[in-house]
Parts: sequence; structure tokens; C-alpha cells
Amino acid sequence: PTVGSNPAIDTLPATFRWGVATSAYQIEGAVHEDGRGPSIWDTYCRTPGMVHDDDNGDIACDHYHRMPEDVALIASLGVDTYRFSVAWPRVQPGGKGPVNAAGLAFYDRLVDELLGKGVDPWVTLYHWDLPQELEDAGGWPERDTAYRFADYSMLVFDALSDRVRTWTTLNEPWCSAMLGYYEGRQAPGRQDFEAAIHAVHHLLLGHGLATQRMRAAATAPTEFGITLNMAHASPATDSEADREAARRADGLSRRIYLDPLLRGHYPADVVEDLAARSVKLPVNDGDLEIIAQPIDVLGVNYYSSHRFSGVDEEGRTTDASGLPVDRTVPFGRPVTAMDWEIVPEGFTSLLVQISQEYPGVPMVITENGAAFDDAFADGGVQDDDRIEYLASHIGAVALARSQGADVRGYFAWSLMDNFEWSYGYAKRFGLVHVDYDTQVRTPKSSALWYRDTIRRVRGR
Ligand code: GBH
Repeated sequence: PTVGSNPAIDTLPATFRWGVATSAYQIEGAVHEDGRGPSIWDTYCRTPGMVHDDDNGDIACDHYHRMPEDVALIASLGVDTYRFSVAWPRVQPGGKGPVNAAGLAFYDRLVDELLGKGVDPWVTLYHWDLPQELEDAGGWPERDTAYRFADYSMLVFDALSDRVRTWTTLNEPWCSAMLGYYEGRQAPGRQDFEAAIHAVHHLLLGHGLATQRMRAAATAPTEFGITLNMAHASPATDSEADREAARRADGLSRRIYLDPLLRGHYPADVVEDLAARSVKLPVNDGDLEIIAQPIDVLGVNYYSSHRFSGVDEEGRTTDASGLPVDRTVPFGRPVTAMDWEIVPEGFTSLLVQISQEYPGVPMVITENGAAFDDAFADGGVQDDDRIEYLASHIGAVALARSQGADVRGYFAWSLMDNFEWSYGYAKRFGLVHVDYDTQVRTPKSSALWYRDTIRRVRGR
């Protein structure tokens, strides 16, 4: 069959929402301009050895200076929606206090430019770039940060809500909490499990506080939500130990967010697992009501899925520190340049599972995509591997819809190659190639395939 052909895609309705996504620190550059303050990522990148090649986002895709050109590129793909994030340190350089008008003005221009080209803006308020001053005061493990986030959100909402119809608070709180404060693989690079669990609660609280205030202030129909990164967790075998490992992993990565958001309480088994590690979620009276504010859309970011075993290679069920083993067992599938296994059917399983466990939740795929070792040749990139990845995963979404999951849209990650966090510029996720010496953008074959797919599905 031809590259990227997948009949399931053509079962998607003409009203399905198509988009591309980016985030501020990964594309903007201009880190010292118009009064922007430092974020935890500026600091992390300057800590030798934390980021591949000690790269940083100082210039990135220079989007801050090339925004109109990039919006034209977005429009040329024929998407309905552009999902971008607002940089908190541009709007409020120290994370609190009055608005920095020059920084906020950039997003004002971006929104106008998008609307002028017929593309809907979809705002993410926080995609990992915490103002450094707030981290110096303790960061997300501190309760105060949640209130600071709600204040910041209102500054942006007041400026843009006359034109922006969809607002998501956080991108992937699991990454902020676990990679940032426990594993240390992302900014701020701390390694403290208890701090990470406190961060989980304060991120969710910040989401709830911001959502509550924005909704109360809205004067036009507006959708609110949050984006979570999720995978489908399954046991490697039917053994009790493996089923327990999958339950624990799923609890700490997925249900610890979905349950408080959509059911108003933390999952009892996760609370027990945490107690076994002498850690407690710092819940105050009334917090769960705030976190469980109704949302209009759940953003789902999907890249891969995992099988779990509760037994290590030597047959032990606890590790050196006495913690139960949660070991991922590869499916043996092809991997992307990130070494992430390509598991599209896990995407279907995940979406159907969410729709069964949390009935009625409307979802949009706010990120899905892949890095591959693109070869730039003859003036372009023929990225058949990316086309196949996108086709199989969009097909998986269509299949999930036919099995009852209410998925209303799909946004490809990413519009263009960009700063891939700890991997620096070494990994390319873009539909559009970026030459970092010249900043020339060149649509890859996948960009053209995506444009044609959208046109075909919409045209039926
Ligand atoms: C997203 O995070 C981010 O929102 C985005 O900024 C980023 O550029 C993009 O993805 C690509 O990385 O090693 O098989 O266990 C991704 C979150 C969490 C997805 C960890 C992959 C591990 C896969 N990631 N997960 S595996």
C-alpha cells in the first residue's frame, strides 16, 4: 500500500478539528527581549551536562521574530487550530506582580495574526517554563505557586479572552512533577520524591484555581481544560506481580491526575502506595472541590505505551531501596529516534479506557508525533517513517471513536523542529524542517501528507 494510507482515517467526520502544536521555550528564542525574566529552563540549560551538547533555547527557532512567517506556514497546512503556550516569564518576569505589557503584546499580535489567517488559537498557559524567582521560593512543591499561577493566568485571560475560545492550563503535569522534581531529567532538576508528590497536588490546585477564576470572568462561550501525557499500561503477563506493577505505574502516572480532576478524589490505591513510601499528598480542606472544577475538554498527549512486570531480571520483586519493582518490558516493536516504541493500538486502548472509566469526557489529542533521523536531501526531507507514524496513530484515534471514545480533534507535535528539552536540537519532531544556521523552514513530506489528509477528510 502507498505510504500513509489508512482507511480508518476516512471514517473521521468532516467536523473533526485538526491542528499543529508548539510550546514557547521550544521555539521562541529572544530570551532577553522585551523584559522577559529567566525561567527554570534558562537555568537548567546553563547547568553543564544537563542538556545534550549544553544546548539552550536562547535562539531556538527565532519564532519571536518570525511569527508572521510561521503563522503563514501554519495556515498553508490547512489546519483549523494552532496550539501554542504562553511564556509566564514574559508576562510576569518574576512570577508575580504587575503585567509586563511588552511581553504580553507578543501573544496579542500572535492571536490577531492567527485569526487574520482563519486559524483558531488554542492557548496552553504553562508548558514547563516556571519563572526562576518562583523556583527560588520553592517552586511547585510550595502551595503558594498554585496561587501565583492563577494570578498569572488571569493576566493572560484578561488580555486575550475576547479572541481566544479554548484555554488549557497545564501541559503534562506528570513531566513537571516527576521529571522535574523526582527524576531530575528536566528543569529544575531536583531529585526528591516527596517534593514531586507535593508538586503534583499544587499543579492540580493551580489548574483548579485558574479554571475557576477564568470561567467566572468569561463573557463569551469559552472552553477550559488541561493536557495530560498518558500511555496505556498493561501487565507483561497475567501474574499477580505483573498486574500489580501495571496498576501502580498507571496509578502514579495517569489516575493520580484523572481521578481528582474528574471524580473529585485521589485514587485510594495510589494514596496507599504513597503511604508505603511515607509520602502524603498535601491536601487541604476544599482543595479537591477546586481541582474537580468541570472541564470542557481533556487534552491527551500520546507517544507510546508500556507493559509492566513486578519482577526484575533476577526474579526479585523489590529493588535495592525496598520499593516494589515496576519494570517496563519492551513489546519488541520498532522505535523512533527517541527509542520510544511505536504502539498505535495502545493509543486506541488508552482512549477507550478513559472513555469507559470517566464517561462523557470530551477529548482532543493535543500532541502526537515522532522524532526520526530525518535526512535533508535534494532540498527537502522525505520522511516516510513519520508519515507512517502519523497515519497509524490517526487511524488509532478513529478506531477509538468507533469504540465510543469522544475524541474531537487531533494536533500533530510539532509544527516544526525545535528545542527538544534535555535532548537539545538533536531530535527533530517537526512536520517542517528547520535549518538552525539559516532559520530556513522547509515543509517535510509529512507536512504535505498532513495537509492533503485534512483536505480529504474535510471535503467529504
Ligand atoms: C511532550 O512530552 C512535550 O509536551 C513536548 O514539549 C515534547 O517536545 C514532546 O512531548 C516530545 O518529547 O521512554 O518509552 O518510556 C512528552 C512526554 C513522557 C513522552 C515520557 C514519552 C516516555 C516514553 N514523554 N514518555 S518511554
